[in-house]
Amino acid sequence: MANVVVVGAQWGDEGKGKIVDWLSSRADVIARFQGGHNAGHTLVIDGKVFKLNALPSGVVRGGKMSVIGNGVVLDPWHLVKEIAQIREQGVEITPETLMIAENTPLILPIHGELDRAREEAASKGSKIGTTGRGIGPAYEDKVGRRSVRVADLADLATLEVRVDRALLHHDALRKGLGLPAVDRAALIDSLKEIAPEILKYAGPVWKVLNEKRRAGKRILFEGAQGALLDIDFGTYPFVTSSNVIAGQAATGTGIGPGGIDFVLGIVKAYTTRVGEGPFPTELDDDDGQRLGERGREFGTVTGRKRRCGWFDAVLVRQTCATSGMNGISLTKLDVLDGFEKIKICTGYQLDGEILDHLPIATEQQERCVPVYEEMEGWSESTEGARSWNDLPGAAVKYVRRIEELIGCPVAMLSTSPEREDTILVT
Ligand code: 2SA
Ligand code: MG
Repeated sequence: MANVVVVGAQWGDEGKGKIVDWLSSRADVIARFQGGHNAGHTLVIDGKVFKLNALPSGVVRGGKMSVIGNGVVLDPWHLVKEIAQIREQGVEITPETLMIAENTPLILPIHGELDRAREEAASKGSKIGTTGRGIGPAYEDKVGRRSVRVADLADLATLEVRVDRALLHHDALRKGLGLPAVDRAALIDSLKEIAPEILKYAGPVWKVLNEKRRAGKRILFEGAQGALLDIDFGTYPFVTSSNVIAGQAATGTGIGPGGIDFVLGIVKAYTTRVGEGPFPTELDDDDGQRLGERGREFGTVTGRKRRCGWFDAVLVRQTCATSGMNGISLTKLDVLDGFEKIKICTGYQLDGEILDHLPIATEQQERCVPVYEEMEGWSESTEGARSWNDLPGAAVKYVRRIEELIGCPVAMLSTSPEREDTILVT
């Protein structure tokens, strides 16, 4: 495997951080290609916990190059804080080990304010349940051609032109939401102040990645969130504002689709979702409660409780298709230890028909009734298992059934947050 893209195959929080860390030991470059500091990647290394939002997971490993690609939206103030925090944990971050694409759009304080004001003003049924970090408004400005991008920080005259164009739009919006007009001078001052902190990492990521590729270096593309939060293929409008699926690794860094050799989907052995929106297999009962407690299902960014439910093979089959997964990594199997019966959703019932995919219309998604297949559970612990022989027969059966239903092979099995507790399927 040369260049691998890692994508969440559900609604995020599948345990990508650990897998990316595991794979990064074999990579030379680790690149983020979408999302922003709405991501929460938890890495546990020798019992030490690292929580990353904007930084690629590769930073915690020495001797690697980490890259923030143009597909990301970057909050420079958050990044500087995150770098300081990680440094305090003993990790060195320098312009040699971190590169930020010069064409990366910035998240400004006005984006977060707008994000939160809109969520507050939203009527029931239209609230998205965002992380409140300004992700959506920052992407809107990118597409609207009014972003301040990393390169703009280098020249005050350009910066002022960019800010003015953004404010023309934002001041009108803010008025409608009852927010005060933006303090232009203060915004420009704070951008000027942060500029050198960011510019020292800025570089032509597309060029460097292409050179690395030609030199035979291995690149790991680290996805954030999950494919069901993709702006095109997710449960729109209850999605994030970027393309999350694997194709974005190419546009979000400038490598070209031929630069991707393998797409690895990260799949949790059950389903969770944080934020609003349809969730066919969601459980409001003791089983759901138990999944949440055993799986410690709380958002790493916002601390929100995640909604929990049974494994939905329909959704994962779909995301395996839209991302072109070559294999999956199954995580958190141990959370299912001790369940007497385990259910897997294999289809939906809607208006007297059985569907093998999730319909696009929200109204139909909300009415989908899962068709379940029931499997025997296991009472033994699978936590920390490092080979198939360590797994009870019922657990192996469960994994094999998932594989069959989603039409994609299991390439890895992760059995605890610890890096070494991983079973490789070869
Ligand atoms: P946003 O803030 O505009 O991206 O929110 C839009 C939707 O995307 C969801 N979203 C996420 N879902 C799962 N995990 C995410 N990262 C954090 C984590 C979330 C947290 O790792 O736990 O701490 O709450 C993430 N980021 C965005 C979000 O819930 C909305 O449904
Ligand atoms: Mg997360």
